[in-house]
This record gives sequence, structure tokens and C-alpha cells, in this order.
Amino acid sequence: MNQHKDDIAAMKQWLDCAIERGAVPVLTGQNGDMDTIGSAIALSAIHPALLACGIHLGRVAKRMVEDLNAPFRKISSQGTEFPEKLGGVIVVDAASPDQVGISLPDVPKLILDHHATNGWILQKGDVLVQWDVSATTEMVASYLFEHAPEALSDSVRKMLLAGMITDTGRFRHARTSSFAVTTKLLENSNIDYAEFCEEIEKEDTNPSERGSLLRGLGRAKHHEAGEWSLVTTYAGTLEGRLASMLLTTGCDVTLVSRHRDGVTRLTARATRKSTLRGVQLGAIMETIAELHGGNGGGHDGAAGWSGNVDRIRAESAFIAQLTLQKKVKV
Ligand SMILES: [Mn+2]
Repeated sequence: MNQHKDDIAAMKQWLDCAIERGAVPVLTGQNGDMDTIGSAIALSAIHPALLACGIHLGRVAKRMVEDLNAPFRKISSQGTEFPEKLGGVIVVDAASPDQVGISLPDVPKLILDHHATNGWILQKGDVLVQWDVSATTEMVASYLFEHAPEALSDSVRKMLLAGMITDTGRFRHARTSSFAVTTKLLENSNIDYAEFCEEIEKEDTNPSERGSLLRGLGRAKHHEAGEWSLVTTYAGTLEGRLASMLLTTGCDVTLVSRHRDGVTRLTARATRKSTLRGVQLGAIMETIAELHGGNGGGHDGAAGWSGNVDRIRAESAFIAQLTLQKKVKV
């Protein structure tokens, strides 16, 4: 696509200038999922001035970083000191500044994102690259193929693949372009795809987490939300996994909520069939943030919100918004 070609050129230009000016931290989204971490680490491989950093590593990402001994710096949400000579910052896979979890320094930014909704406000010198693709690692891979093929070691390829595999739900909702990029990542590598998939899927829950998942399943309730079939429940941990598990019951949408220390968090998932027919979870979460405060957004099929209203009210707000989304004939 021509737009993508222009974006890659804009990235190249931004990166060349930033690297000349000084150090360039590559900041990850605060959920620390495999897509954001894999994107940051892979992009950082193009030049020593770049370093992947963020406030949190999710479960899969933590294991991958440890296994591959990948360079990643954990920073704290407050009082992070950046190098004095900062060339700029890159933010990967975060739909808005508050999804990074730290206050960003006032330097030129390069933002790479694939969310349907976004809350970035650009200043002079900033570049936002937003593609309608399944994973941010797909964007980073496209850049590396073009401008830094020497950086594509097996470890870097694995980081990119892992982001793709997790963000597409093991390719269940991958766009066509994801397959082409994946093929290119596997070609000329020593990666055994099936073995690598198993490695990523190795689910290592502890007994207390398994208990929490099972209780979450036990509490699940079915609702008719307008034209959509919705299953809701609440759980104290692993909400994303629980939401995905519930989707296999055959409903259209699932919602898992949790309340801890005065903060309610909503995690929703929808089937591809329902997003094709009009479900837009990211838009629902954004609306909840407008109506009830807090932060919300994401993709059509996977989104979240967190804020200060109680769990029941947040859940009702979600059901009300989902009810408003009309089913379109396809
Ligand atoms: Mn992503």
C-alpha cells in the first residue's frame, strides 16, 4: 500500500534524525503485552541508541524476555530519569499517552499503533503511524525488512512473531497481511513454527490462578444485550484469558470485570463474526470513559476500561452501550 510506503519513509527520516540527536527510549504500553514488548525490543535492535523500556512486562512477554535474554529496561511509573541528550521517544502499541503509564518527556515522538481509536495529540516533530493491521509487530517487521534486515536475528524474529501470534489470537483473527509478514519472518530463519507456538502457549498458571479462573467461569451469566448475546463474569486476575475462554461458549461478546483498591477494570472480547456485524468494543470503552471517567479504548474485538465507579455500575454501562450497537447485515 502506498500509504504504508510513505509511513515507512517517514519513520526512517524520524529515526535517522532522532538517533543523531541522542538516546531514543522505545516505550511500551503499560499492559506489557507481547505485541508492545516485542515491537519495542525488535525496533531497538536497529541501533544502539534505541532501548526498549516500560513499566510492566506481561506474563508471556516476561518469559520471552528471560528466555531470549532480550534487552529491556523496567522503569517506574514515577520519577523516571531520561538521559540528558534525548533524541526523541518512540511509543509502540499504545492508543494514548496515558496508556504508557509515565509522563512523557517533551521531545519529538514517533508513535506506532494499530488501535481503532486513539487519543494522541501531535506536536511539531512528532510522527504518528497508525495502520489497520493485526499487530504492531507487523508494522515494525515491515520497517525492518525495508531498512534494517541485518537486525533480523532469530531472537528479533521471535519477538515479532510472538507479538503477531498473541495479538491475532493464534491467527484466528489475523488480516491477510499478517500471513505475508509471518512467512517472511520464518523464511531464512532457524525457527520451527510449531515448536515456537507451543513455547508461547505454555500456560503456566499457579493453583491460585486456576482457582480464580474456575470461580470466574462458575459465576458467568448470560445476558441479551439488544441483538447481542453477552456473557459476563468477574475475577481477580487473568481477566483477558477468562474473557477469551468464555467466548468459546458461542456467545457474541464477553465481559470480565474486576474491582480492586477502589478501581474497577473492564476487559471485553468479541468474536470476529460480531465485529464484522457491528460490535466495536474499543468505541464502547471510549464512551464509558466519556460518561463515567477513567480510561478506555482498544480494538473492535478486544478492549478495556478502568476507572472509579463500582463494578456493577461499570458492567451496566457496558451492557447499555453494547445494546445500542445495531447488528448490520453482511
Ligand atoms: Mn497490539
